[in-house]
Amino acid sequence: MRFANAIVRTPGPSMIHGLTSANLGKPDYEKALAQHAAYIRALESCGLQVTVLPHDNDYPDSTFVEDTALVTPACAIIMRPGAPSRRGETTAIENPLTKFSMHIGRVVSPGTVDAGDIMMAGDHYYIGLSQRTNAEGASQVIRVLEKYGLTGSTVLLKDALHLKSGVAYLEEGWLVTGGEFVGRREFSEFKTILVESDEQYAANCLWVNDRVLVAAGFPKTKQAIETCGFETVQLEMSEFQKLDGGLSCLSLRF
Ligand code: CIR
Repeated sequence: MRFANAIVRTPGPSMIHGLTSANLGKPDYEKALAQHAAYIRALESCGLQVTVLPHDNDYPDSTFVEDTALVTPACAIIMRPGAPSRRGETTAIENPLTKFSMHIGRVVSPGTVDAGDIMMAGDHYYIGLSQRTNAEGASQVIRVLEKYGLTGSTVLLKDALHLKSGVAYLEEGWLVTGGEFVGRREFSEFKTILVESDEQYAANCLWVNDRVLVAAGFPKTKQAIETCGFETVQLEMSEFQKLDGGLSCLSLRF
């Protein structure tokens, strides 16, 4: 699998009012812009063409584009985000996806899904049932995937905001897992890289064309990923961490 494209969305000044449970203070907007620009450069250095959508100040969390759509090699599915304040974010995503000639499916009421709860591992998609993603939404996603010869299954979350807050698939059968996802039966087929409890945030790392983007400040996780044969690219993520957002949340890759 290789990615050729990514879609990102510049954060707007209203990001300082984004949803959070992190207790790390308000993001510094200028710093967030610089971190976002470095993130785009990292994707480009991995060979991706990056489409940058303009910010929309009406949606403080809209830089976290990953939650608005699932893009597979066969189709795109527009989500219905679990947080009411984020529902309108999907409108801006549909147009660019249509330009890439995607077949579009969608999650409809009463289903809710944040695509941060969906982890691709080859042709299979794990869907976290969380505070944002309900069983009805997950079933709708699985029905669309099956139309295109893909499969999906659910994973019940206890505490994590999203499935990918605690688990990342790195290709070649490697899974990075932390917290409540360590040792879960659903993931028993994978080789695992364990994230220690004091580096929990680093579990949200991102495989992009044979490199792995990792958040700066988590040396044990970075080292563990490198020991398994992956080249890493380290990125400052402090301002997005303050909003519970990680590396995967900032883009759609396809
Ligand atoms: C939210 O609570 O929705 C945002 N502040 C963070 C979303 C992070 N997205 C992700 O994990 N995929």
